[in-house]
Amino acid sequence: MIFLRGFNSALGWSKVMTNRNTAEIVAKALDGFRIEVPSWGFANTGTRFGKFIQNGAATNIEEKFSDAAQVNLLTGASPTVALHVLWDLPGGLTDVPNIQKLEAQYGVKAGSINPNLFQDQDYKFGSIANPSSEIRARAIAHLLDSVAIGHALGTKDVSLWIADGSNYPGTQSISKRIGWMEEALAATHQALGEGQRMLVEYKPFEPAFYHTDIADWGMALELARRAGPKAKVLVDTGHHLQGTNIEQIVTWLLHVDGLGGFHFNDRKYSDDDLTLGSIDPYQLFRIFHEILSAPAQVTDAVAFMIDQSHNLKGKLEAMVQSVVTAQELFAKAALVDRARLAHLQDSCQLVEAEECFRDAFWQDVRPLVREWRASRGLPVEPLKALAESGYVEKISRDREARNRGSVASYA
Ligand code: LRH
Ligand code: MN
Repeated sequence: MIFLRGFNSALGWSKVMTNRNTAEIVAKALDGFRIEVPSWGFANTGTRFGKFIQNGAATNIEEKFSDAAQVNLLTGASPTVALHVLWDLPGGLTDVPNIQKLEAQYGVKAGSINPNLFQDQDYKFGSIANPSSEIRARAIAHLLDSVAIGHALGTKDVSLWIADGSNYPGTQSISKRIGWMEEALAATHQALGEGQRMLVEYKPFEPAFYHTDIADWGMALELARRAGPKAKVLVDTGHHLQGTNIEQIVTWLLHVDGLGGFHFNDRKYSDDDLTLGSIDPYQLFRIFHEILSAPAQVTDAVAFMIDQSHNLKGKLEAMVQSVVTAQELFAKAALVDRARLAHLQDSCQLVEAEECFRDAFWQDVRPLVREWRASRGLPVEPLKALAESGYVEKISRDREARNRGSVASYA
């Protein structure tokens, strides 16, 4: 499809855009685009000030698989669901056969395995960085269980978020804690099977409010490197202090082949876990641009995952909306004329370069994405198809009784 749009002889930019088959570029990009949904995004979650119960929220792992399958059915882009060990496999390895049954029943696979080292009372002063060697041993045992679960399920990533830290200066030895973490991550790396990786997620604060042991990308990268070649860094877009240039961090991690994956969400203030693209869609566009600008051998293994908490939006609607928005922003980023941009950047034609870059962002790719959906036998409007399916009404009826008992209050 060739179209002449806003030709501007002075700058002559858009002339370049018309020569490229945008529909083909968008289709190729979407054919390769996969994003993992989080099981916990379907459950009733809230903030520390409480949670608003949704009757249709998933109350068990089967319902989470059912919801994840619905999202994949509607978008064609989310064939895996991230699992959180304590929430989804409370029986550990003994729950694996049930997960395998659900995978077969619902046609979506288990994805990244997320250990939980932040809920247990023992972890008050930390888990793998706790001064108590008994508690560190317990935490390491949970990490090894998580690796074994991933191995048994044949999944690739064990995704570690360590909440450890302290709330007051002088109350913990930051240096000793680094050493303890290295021991635990080395033991975890040692246990990884063929094809498995461990992803180290960083976060500047919360639940700790003075120091967090893995607070930024540099700490995560160094710990991953010291653990071994199967360890990479996970970038949660909500885990950055205000003003941080996230796409620059992404570019660095790609440059040093240290990027393992993403937890996508959006935020206005801190780790708000809002739906991706809801506050700053240009942010995700800029991240996707860096990914698409890097050599394939570095980016092919980069895992795209959603990590959100749907406190007010309908859980299914929010998840379908997030996958669709990610597809649209990825399609826009695929339309950046990187050859022309490189020329304009290298010749320091700033305005022309910015216009060439943003030109893709301003493109309304939705008609092309709808075309791609139709050509792949997918619903052209996933959110509309969800509403027309009656799925949300059905699960709200079926699950109401189980959700009625849910605790809404924080304290
Ligand atoms: C921590 C985090 C982590 C998950 C949790 C649900 O803020 O991003 O990735 O384990 O959210
Ligand atoms: Mn996360």
